[in-house]
Amino acid sequence: MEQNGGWARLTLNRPGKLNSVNAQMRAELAEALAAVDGEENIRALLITGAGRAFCAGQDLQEREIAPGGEAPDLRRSLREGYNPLIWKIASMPKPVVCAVNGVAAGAGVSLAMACDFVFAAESARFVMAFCGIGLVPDSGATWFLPRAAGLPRARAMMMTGEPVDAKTAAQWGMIYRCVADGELAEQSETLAAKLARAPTSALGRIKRLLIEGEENSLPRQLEREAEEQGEAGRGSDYAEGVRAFLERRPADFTGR
Ligand code: LHQ
Repeated sequence: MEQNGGWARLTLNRPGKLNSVNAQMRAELAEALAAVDGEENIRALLITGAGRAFCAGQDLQEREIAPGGEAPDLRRSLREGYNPLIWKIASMPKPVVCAVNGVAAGAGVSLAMACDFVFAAESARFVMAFCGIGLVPDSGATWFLPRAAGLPRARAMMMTGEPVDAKTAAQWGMIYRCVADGELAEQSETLAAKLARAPTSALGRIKRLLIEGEENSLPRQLEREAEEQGEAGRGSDYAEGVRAFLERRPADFTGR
């Protein structure tokens, strides 16, 4: 992980294995996400991959089962390994940008979709590879993907495992933007830097409201908006935002 001013870049870094996730990477990811969450001076996170892939999902070498061998406890692996990582990103009270630099497969797609802004390089593709090895999509994929792309497209991706290119993913609403390969780093970093100057606390509240809104009735959501707005209105960024508007100058938000 590297820190750049108010934002941090987290690079999945096992390029020889297409950044597939093994136990060590899971532990390092958990540690890095906790550090970002706990550091007030980091106000945005950018996640990307090293080399030609973003992330090929679970490291399947770690999962090989010898004939007649004992089946692994995948429920436990998800509950203790992947699920906390996905929830940490989705619930982190600061914005998370993802730069999908190449192929994303299996839990690699889920990881990207848990982020708030997904950029993908034109040459990247998204593969719901789970059914190819006899598994169901996990790590939030069955929650994020139908909501983003719609049920028919999510179902087709999940039940065929056919790759979807970045341009199509953007057209389907799965991701925020498909950009030229040579522009991925600059565009995602520019957004991360911009978000690092944003009213962080308000952005965290927006994330929370959007997740809760997936479950709430309209009356309940109206009430939750009132509660969060009540808190946001007590923040120093609100006072600064209004002052800056009236003084016709850019706001200088501190994130509080
Ligand atoms: C890999 C992998 C990989 C190890 C490429 N592992 N080496 C969660 C919780 C609990 C349990 C189970 O699962 C999960 C969630 C999941 O993520 S399940 C889904 C796991 N992922 C997959 O099934 C994807 C497997 N990979 C692929 O389908 C392809 O490699 C993709 C489409 C990602 C890329 O295809 P290509 O561009 O043609 O590359 P390649 O297949 O030639 O791979 C390059 C190298 O990377 C190769 O190694 P080698 O030593 O021969 O160069 C692959 O073995 C290795 N690799 N994915 N997941």
